[in-house]
Parts: sequence; C-alpha cells; structure tokens
Amino acid sequence: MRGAFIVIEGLDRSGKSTQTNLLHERIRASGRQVELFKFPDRTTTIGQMIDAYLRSQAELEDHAIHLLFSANRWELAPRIEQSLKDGKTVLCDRYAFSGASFTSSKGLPLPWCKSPDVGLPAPDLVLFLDITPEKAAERGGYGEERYEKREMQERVREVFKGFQDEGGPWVEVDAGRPLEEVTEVMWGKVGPLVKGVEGELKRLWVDG
Ligand code: Z5A
Ligand code: MG
Repeated sequence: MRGAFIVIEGLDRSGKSTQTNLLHERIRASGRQVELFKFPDRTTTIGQMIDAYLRSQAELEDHAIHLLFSANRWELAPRIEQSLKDGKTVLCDRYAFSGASFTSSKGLPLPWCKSPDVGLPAPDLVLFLDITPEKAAERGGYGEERYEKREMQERVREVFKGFQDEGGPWVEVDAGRPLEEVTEVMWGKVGPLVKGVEGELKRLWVDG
C-alpha cells in the first residue's frame, strides 16, 4: 500500500486552502500520516519569481512564467513521491490543472500548456471546487493579484470543466454551499483513501 495523492483544484475564493487545511487536520486527528503541498510554493527560489510576477512586481513572458509554474511542481515532485512511498496521504492545494487552465486562458494552446507537466505524479483523486463568479464575489470579491479578475476567472472555469471529460479521477464539488457542507462532501471522497491505495503511482497525462 502507498499513500493516496489527492489534489484540490478550483477557482479563486472557492475555499481550496480552507478545505485543504481542514482535511489535513482531520486526517492527522485520525492518527494517520499526511503531508500538505501548495502550488505555487512561493518559498523556493523559483517560487519567489512566481510570487513577484503574481504581485506585479516583475514582468515575465507568458511561456516563461508558465514553465516556472511547472518547474515549481517538478522541483517538489520527488518529495511528493517519497511521501506517497512512505505511506502518507498527500494533499495538494492546486496542481498542473491550474497551470494549464490559467495559461491557456491567456490564449496559449492547451496542448502546449499541458506539455511541461506530462509525467508528473498523477493524482488518485482531484476534487474540483466549483463556484460561480457571483458566489465568489460574496466572499469579498477577488484580490489584488494578477488573474484575480472576473473575465479571467470565467475563462479559467471553462477550461477546468473540460478536464472532467478526460476520464481521470475528477470529482466536481459545489463549493458555493456552506463551509461545513462542502467539508462533508469532500470527506466522503477523501476518507476512504486515507488508509492508503493499491497499485503503482501513475504519470500525469501519460497513463490512462
Ligand atoms: N496559478 C497559475 O497561473 N499557474 C499555476 O500553475 C498555479 C497557479 C499552480 C495564485 O494561486 C495564482 O496562481 C492563482 C492561480 C495561479 N491566480 N488566481 N486567481 P494561489 O493558490 O496562491 O491563489 P490563492 O490566492 O490561494 O487563491 P484563493 O483566493 O486562496 O482561493 P482559495 O484558497 O480557494 O480560498 P480560501 O482562501 O480558502 O477562501 C477564500 C475566502 O472564502 C475566505 O475568507 C474563506 O473563509 C471564505 N470561504 C471559504 N469557503 C467558504 C464557504 N463554503 N462559504 C463561505 N465562505 C467561505
Ligand atoms: Mg488559497
């Protein structure tokens, strides 16, 4: 048995970080081992470049910033794999689906956007937290960072929804509901996986 790799994706203000932290606590409280990753991981050298870009303190060409987001995942992939081998559940707040959705929403071709992430560890479960722009606005609206604009978020939502048709372990969650209700729906999917899963870890966009 190895640990399960669980990715939490979704739009801005959908509650990804809130829910990922709650899941982390819940798994820990159950006495199981769990590791939390968040992308972008702004603590690494690459992550600091991404952070400066998102806060509009640096300008980067669209392909170049996309490759940095991907490199940020690749630099942490060995740690993710080791945790899974050690039998730990890995929770991941955003992953390559965010990468492809955001960059392709700027007009770059989706196949190109997916290509640098081909071969990364593939998740055993993706929970996609879906929220309408109206509901997101009720949560204080979008922030100050690049991409936090309604038009961009609407385009991103459409690309995200396309991943459901790829036939992967993609589960859409209505994240516009009260916090506790969303938590329970997510736990219903995550709970059965924290004991560990059988079988080799798959490769993203390589293995069916
Ligand atoms: N990006 C990219 O372009 N390429 C990539 O490869 C990757 C990312 C990985 C920064 O990401 C940007 O990078 C992001 C995508 C791009 N740009 N945008 N947009 P980030 O993950 O650092 O972004 P973020 O700032 O963490 O997103 P977010 O605003 O954090 O959203 P969230 O984590 O989903 O929401 P939250 O912080 O958990 O909750 C937001 C608020 O809503 C908070 O006050 C909560 O208390 C409240 N909340 C949460 N759930 C509920 C419910 N159910 N009801 C009511 N209120 C709630
Ligand atoms: Mg967040």
